[in-house]
Amino acid sequence: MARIFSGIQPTGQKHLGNFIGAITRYVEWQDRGEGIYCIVDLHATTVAYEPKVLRSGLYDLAALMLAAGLDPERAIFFRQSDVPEHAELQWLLTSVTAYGELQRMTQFKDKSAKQELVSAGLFTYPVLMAADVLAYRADTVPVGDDQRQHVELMRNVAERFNARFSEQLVVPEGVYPEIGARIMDLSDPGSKMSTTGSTEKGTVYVLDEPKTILKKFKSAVTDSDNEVRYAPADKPGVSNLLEILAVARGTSVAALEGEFTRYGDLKAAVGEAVVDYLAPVRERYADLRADEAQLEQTLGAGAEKARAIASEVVADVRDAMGVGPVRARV
Ligand code: AQP
Repeated sequence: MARIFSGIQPTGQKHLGNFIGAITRYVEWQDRGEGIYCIVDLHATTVAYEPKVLRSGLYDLAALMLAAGLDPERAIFFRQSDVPEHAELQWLLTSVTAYGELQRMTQFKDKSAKQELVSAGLFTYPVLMAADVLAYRADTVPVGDDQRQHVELMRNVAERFNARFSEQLVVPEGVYPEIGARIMDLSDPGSKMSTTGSTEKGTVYVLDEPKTILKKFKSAVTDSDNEVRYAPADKPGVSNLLEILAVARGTSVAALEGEFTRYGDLKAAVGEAVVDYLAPVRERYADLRADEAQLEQTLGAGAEKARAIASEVVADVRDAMGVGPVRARV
């Protein structure tokens, strides 16, 4: 049975890219194997942030994921900082991570350019991400397209560890959505929809009011001809709208291409489909978000299950590295 791991940061309001590229897939995949899903609050401390906002953002995201259908009875769902083995394993793995590899990370280059203080944490962030996955010997990592380089790094780290010490770690595979792997900014379809880098007008938040969603799609950038055709390089705006519509309606892009002759009709149809697609989450969210004690209980129970796995793996890693006393085996 596959062991699936993925993490998501409790920062900002979650947008359609996070929802399609990550959250909905966690829900879909929870019956395909042993799912382990984590809100990675330690990652969020690597750039400037407010502690109170981080904590409330964590509850916002936990409620959103549960509202989207993540079931803590069928998957392990927890907060990263509740399992200290992630941070310990990160340190241990830094010894098999090359400085040059981290320097080549494009996300580090992009994010560090926006920071007044470029923290060492931001630089070593991909090692923490590697530790998140490797601590569970997960073989499958569902993520969006922007994470390919990080997944490649965690594979290198695992292979290098296994070759240098002993075969303790599973080399994971990244799995990317066939459609919607990179949802683009509606106003600037050359850039990815993102928490920190995209335009407000072109970013659709999961909890946006229906009328705001319709407005954002209505003003989406297309191009000067009038042909509704899927061609991401030539027609990024139209192709992005077709991908979003295909996901929201649960169909293929090819099935949609012949349906529209005018951009205005396509934009209206995507807006309406996205409103319907997100409606069940909006309906369930408020009640779940209102009960922080219940959210804490859910995450705490998940952390116990997660820690039972991660503590064994990290003990094996320490032992293989000669750190601490020889591991007693029962
Ligand atoms: N535009 C996107 N299309 C598809 N998938 C996306 N993801 C992010 N943007 C898109 C996927 O969402 C998951 C979790 O993301 P995260 O919030 O933990 O961090 P991120 O990837 O850094 O997301 P953002 O929103 O783009 O934040 P910033 O602006 O801080 O970089 C991941 O699986 C990601 O692939």
